[in-house]
Amino acid sequence: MEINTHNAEILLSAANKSHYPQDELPEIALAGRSNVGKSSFINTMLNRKNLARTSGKPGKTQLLNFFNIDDKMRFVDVPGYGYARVSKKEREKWGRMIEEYLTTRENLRAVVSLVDLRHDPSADDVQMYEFLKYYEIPVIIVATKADKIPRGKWNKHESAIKKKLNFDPSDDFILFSSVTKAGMDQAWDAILEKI
Ligand SMILES: Nc1nc2c(ncn2[C@@H]2O[C@H](COP(=O)(O)OP(=O)(O)O)[C@@H](O)[C@H]2O)c(=O)[nH]1
Ligand SMILES: [Mg+2]
Repeated sequence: MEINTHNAEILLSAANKSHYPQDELPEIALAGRSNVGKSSFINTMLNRKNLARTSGKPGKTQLLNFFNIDDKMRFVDVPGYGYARVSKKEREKWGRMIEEYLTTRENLRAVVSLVDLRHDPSADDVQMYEFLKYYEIPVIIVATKADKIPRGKWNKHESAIKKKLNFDPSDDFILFSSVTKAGMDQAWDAILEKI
């Protein structure tokens, strides 16, 4: 499929099913803990400086953000997990919103699950991966901030992450940097293969 990735815009924000777009366009959801580089990933992939806001304020009401890409597909930005400061009630609300989207959305083709290449995955990262595997949702692991690790150490960090996640080798694993754009073409290839 030919997609003009420069032709992208925010379409709508949704709290639940009744607000989702009503059509058949394929969707790729982006998940990851806050600050992992999710907004930067979206901006980099869509050649934009500030389409997805970077470093949004923690704790504010968070919604699913749908981005229209050339009227052919969408990115769905899932609010980041792992804010220490949100209440139990907010966390539960967040959980229900994500679960509803991930388990019932027919348009969903794959989830890009972002982790920080520098660190071992958090308990939340592991839980998200296990959740996606359990529901048999195709996963693309994107390890962000690769520019902050010398290339000679990429393998070591990749192996540590895979081990902690109990990574399924049939999933994609991509080293990515929104600073150098390393991994961008690979990420697009993986995404286009899923839609
Ligand atoms: N060096 C480097 N910094 C990054 C990268 N991706 C994101 N950041 C920085 O990490 C912080 C959080 O990024 P953001 O995209 O807002 O994360 P989000 O909360 O997951 O949406 C910001 O200061 C970004 O500039 C990357 O690939 N390399
Ligand atoms: Mg963000």
